[in-house]
Amino acid sequence: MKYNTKIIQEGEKPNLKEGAYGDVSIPIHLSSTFARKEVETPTGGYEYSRSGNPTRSALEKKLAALELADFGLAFSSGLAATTTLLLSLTKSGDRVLASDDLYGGTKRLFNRVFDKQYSVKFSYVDTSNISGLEKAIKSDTKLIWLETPTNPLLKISDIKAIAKIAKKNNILLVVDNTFLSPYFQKPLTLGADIVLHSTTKYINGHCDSVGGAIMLSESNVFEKLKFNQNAVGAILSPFDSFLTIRGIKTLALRMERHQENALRVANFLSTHPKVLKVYYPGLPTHPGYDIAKKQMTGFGGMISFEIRGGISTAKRFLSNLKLFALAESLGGVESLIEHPAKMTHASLSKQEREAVGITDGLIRVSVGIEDARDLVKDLKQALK
Ligand code: P1T
Repeated sequence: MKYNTKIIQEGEKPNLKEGAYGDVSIPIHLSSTFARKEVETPTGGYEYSRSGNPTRSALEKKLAALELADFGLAFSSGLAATTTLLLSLTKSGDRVLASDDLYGGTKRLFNRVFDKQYSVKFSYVDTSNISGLEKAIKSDTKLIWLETPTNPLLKISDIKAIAKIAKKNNILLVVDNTFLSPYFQKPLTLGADIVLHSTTKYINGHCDSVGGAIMLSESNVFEKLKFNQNAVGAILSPFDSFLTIRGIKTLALRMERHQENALRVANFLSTHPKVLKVYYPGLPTHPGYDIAKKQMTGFGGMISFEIRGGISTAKRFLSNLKLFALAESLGGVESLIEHPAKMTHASLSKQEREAVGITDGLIRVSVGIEDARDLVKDLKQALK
């Protein structure tokens, strides 16, 4: 079965057995618990909705199909997935080697919870520089954590090359694939061990559900994660599971339009005199362009740019937009825009932000699937 057929059909085969209704779309199973006839025989394998729920199971099958993985797990947010992963695969004294440019909330969780409270150590490097990454590996490094493209600077790391280094050193490679969605990048096929998503973004795609996912094919690692999904309890609700399934069905169509619109917006911004620099991996001038072309099947819908005039100009520009919602998050059908230094990455100190290049003039755009002509027109008038 081809990819686009599989992601629509997986997990939702109509049940045509006697007594079933043949639902074409999976029902929202809201029941918190499931009755059984005999003590040791759960009906249909379900006991209690934290441990397992039919709507969530349908989503988890679809999530696995999306990343060509054997297993998928759904969580109540991207950070809940990250928390469960770290609780499952690290202990005090272990080290995680991570991309220096990461979603601000991920860095806050790493530094202020796992490091400060549980003594898991984190080293941050520019993972787009392979030799620098290799040098930063220490004997206590247990995980390599990549965002590629990174949030918000869209830096590209070579997953295949890093996977080889990780294997050689017996380290698990985790890729946060939120910015591209599995439609444009499948890290497991490039050698990564685990893929993580904030499903809040492209996978759900409609800015109406917060969720997270982990996909992988290594059964021993899956068993640890599955155990902690239930033991920790940060699971996705049946209603959010339903919404996310519904969103996934149009992923291919949405991603194609996100990319088409983003290329137009990036090209427009690149030639505007009030724009100092554009970060979009689909521009041949992007330093990661060649690797992006090799490991991604599309460049995605996220763009960042540096506006001339710093914070005061940035604020005026953002308040003058009419179509773009000035809001955190990304990956919805509607265009969003935000100021990383004051919004998504405000939990980092100014020093930390500036060390990676998140300046006060940086603006991040999540290009939606509206008509690109309207989007460019709005950006043009606000820049004016
Ligand atoms: O918000 P949540 O579903 O918990 O996901 C966290 C997360 C993880 N990884 C990446 C790459 C992310 O971008 C996020 C969340 N990001 C935003 C809310 C944002 O506006 O960047």
